[in-house]
Amino acid sequence: MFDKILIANRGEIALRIQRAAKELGIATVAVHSTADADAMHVRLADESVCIGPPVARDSYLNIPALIAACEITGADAVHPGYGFLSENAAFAEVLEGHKITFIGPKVEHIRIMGDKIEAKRTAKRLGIPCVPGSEGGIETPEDAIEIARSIGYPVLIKAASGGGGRGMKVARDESEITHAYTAARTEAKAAFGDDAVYMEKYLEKPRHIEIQILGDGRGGAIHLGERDCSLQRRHQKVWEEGPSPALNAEERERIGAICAKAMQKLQYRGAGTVEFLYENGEFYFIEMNTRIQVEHPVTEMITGIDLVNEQIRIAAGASLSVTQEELTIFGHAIECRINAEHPTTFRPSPGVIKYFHTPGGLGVRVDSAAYQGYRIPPHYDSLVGKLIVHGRTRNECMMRLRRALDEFVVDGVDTTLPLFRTLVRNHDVQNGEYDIHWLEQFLKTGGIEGK
Ligand code: MV4
Repeated sequence: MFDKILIANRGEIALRIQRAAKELGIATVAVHSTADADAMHVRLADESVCIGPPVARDSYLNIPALIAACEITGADAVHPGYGFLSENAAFAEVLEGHKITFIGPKVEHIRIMGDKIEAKRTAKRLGIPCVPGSEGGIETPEDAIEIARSIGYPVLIKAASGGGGRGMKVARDESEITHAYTAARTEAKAAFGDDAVYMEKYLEKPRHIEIQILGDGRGGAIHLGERDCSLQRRHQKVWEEGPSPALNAEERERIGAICAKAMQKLQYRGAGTVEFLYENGEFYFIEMNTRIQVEHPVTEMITGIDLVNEQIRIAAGASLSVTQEELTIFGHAIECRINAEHPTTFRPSPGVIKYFHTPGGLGVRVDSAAYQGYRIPPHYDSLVGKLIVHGRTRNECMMRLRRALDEFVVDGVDTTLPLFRTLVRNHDVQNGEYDIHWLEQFLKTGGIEGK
């Protein structure tokens, strides 16, 4: 087992990793930029190293500085968290070259899944159902026209290095295909430095369902159920829940078993999330994330499995702590991502938190690095904290979430708490009747009051 883990991240996920490490008796090293000197993850770590100025490029993304911090502190493993370098194959490779364990998947799997064309090719080979589309990339507008004819309109052109919706263009008929193709390549080149694009049948009103998996790297792998992440705004997840209100037990078991078997064949190591669009009872693979995700607590609350603990133990060579037969899904959990943003304009609202009271009670969890007096810096994402609530049923969970949201107080900065207080009272949300476009349509109708 490791003696000391360096956490190459900040905020609530850095605290989350510290908690798992400390429960395993492992010392922790926090890294921070000059803007995060007073951050909670620095205060609670056993050691801390300042790795650069506020801008992430020169601090949290600064690989030489992170390697140096490992050398200085003698850390024998690094946990990357999510975002930043968490899916950077080169970083994982450099760590291996320095005999420092990267707590995550094998470099080859990070690389494969980072290229959406390769990811789809691999998924198909492993028996995972995919969206109908091009076999590989599209090189010319003429190819795009021909492939669109075979798929049938509407089609979606996507960036191979993309993710989060950037470099995606819809074409509803042949008159739109050339412009969509050219615009997608231009946007992909500008955003990712790679203009490779591919094409898929465009699904009009799907849900976004993701399957959590764990693999030991030697052919053992299990699934831990699904999370429904359809309530999103501009590709930012807002509300995630598990189990999905849209799936029945047969569908859950079917898609979970397909993912577990695929990860066994791949000999996948660590935590991963297989992302699907779900429409008319069918699952369509779109991409795989090779990191722990923001919304992992939803799965932890319904399975009782500490996913970060599993990541650390697997990286140290241990087996999974639970078998598929032992794993049970109990009850329902919902996560709300509370951001320091205006509740209707979503303009970021950095500044000092003057008063901070978090809700408690049975089945209520708050993952946050904020505290009374904390100054939320403007340089990073605006997440103040994640409120995760569990109940024996979805109704009990919703009632408890409604109470917890009313109890939560963050004074001094704007937050999106009013958004969630409205959503938890909305009939469509209460009935679980929403798809990936529902939230943006709801916001356009001005559904949110400011309270
Ligand atoms: C799609 C799609 C419809 N049809 N692919 C958005 C970012 C990336 N994760 C994939 N995305 C989508 N891919 C096909 N063939 C719709 C989206 C999409 C979306 C997906 C999940 C959650 C929210 C979304 C918001 C807009 C579009």
